[in-house]
Amino acid sequence: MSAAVSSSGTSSNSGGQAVGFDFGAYLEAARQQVEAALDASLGPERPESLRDAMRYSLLAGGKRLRPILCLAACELAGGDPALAMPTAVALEMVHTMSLIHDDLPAMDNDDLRRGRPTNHKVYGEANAILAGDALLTRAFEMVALRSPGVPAERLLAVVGELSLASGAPGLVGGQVVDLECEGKSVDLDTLEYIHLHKTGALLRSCVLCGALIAGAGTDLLEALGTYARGIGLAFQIIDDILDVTASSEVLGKTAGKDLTADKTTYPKLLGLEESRRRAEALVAEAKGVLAPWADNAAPLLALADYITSRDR
Ligand code: GRG
Repeated sequence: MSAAVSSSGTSSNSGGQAVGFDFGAYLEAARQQVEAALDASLGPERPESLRDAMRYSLLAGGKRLRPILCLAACELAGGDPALAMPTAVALEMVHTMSLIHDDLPAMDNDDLRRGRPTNHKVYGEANAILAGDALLTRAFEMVALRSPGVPAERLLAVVGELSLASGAPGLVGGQVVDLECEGKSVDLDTLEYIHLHKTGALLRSCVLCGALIAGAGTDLLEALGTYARGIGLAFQIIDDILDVTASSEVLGKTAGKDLTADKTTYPKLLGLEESRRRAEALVAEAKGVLAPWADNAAPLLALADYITSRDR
């Protein structure tokens, strides 16, 4: 990865902020590199209709937070982020397929995603399901067959991690409980369960996979797991807040959806102020666990802050 994305030569102050680190420039450079890798991951392949539907959603923009977390964790663990790029792409593919399927009439039934009509609105339901399926399986291909230079046992660990995060113990399990709870009153523990699985599991996997590619040891993997739990929950709390406070134009997806679908959210259970306080506390805790690795942690520390300060 180019020097523009490297964070070397920074240190952090007592608030966990990196000194001498230009997060804006880091984010922009990382996003450009991720966009290029995503574009290259889907070549001139057939059937064209399937390729078009896959490209439509994968290259529709988005914050690219998941691949960037993966690259940043690889760097923190002392690895070369370029070696983690195929895995970073894989994580964005799993995320994108989950958005395509989440938007289907049988699930959230949404018309707008990343500022454009949802996949099934453009390509039809059957093709949207299949484009999602193809992105999910391509994700595993990216790791297993398109990750040159990474030792096989590390790739195997990444495949295992990605499987757990995507399937019943992760996203799918969280989505099932979320759908089952629609229209019911839900307590804070159940809400936390839904979000730790539906949203948190993949964010956690991003951080762990990046570190696994770098060959991180148990201490660091454990610390990163704790960091990821904190930012994962904080991310979802902010998502719930933005659903109430931001417009569809800014979000690029339908605002106010939680209320319409009668979903329990953090603002509903705790109020807006307390929800924001909770997200900030979770982020502060998450940053705290990275203190022993502070010399290389500038991107992950700044990404944690970005989660609570984002407006979309
Ligand atoms: C992964 C096998 C498999 C199935 C998917 C549909 C489903 C099962 C799960 C739903 C998961 C889901 C849509 C969770 C919501 C996560 C979330 C908060 C998405 C928004 O993420 P952002 O804000 O979006 O990072 P951008 O567009 O910026 O990438």
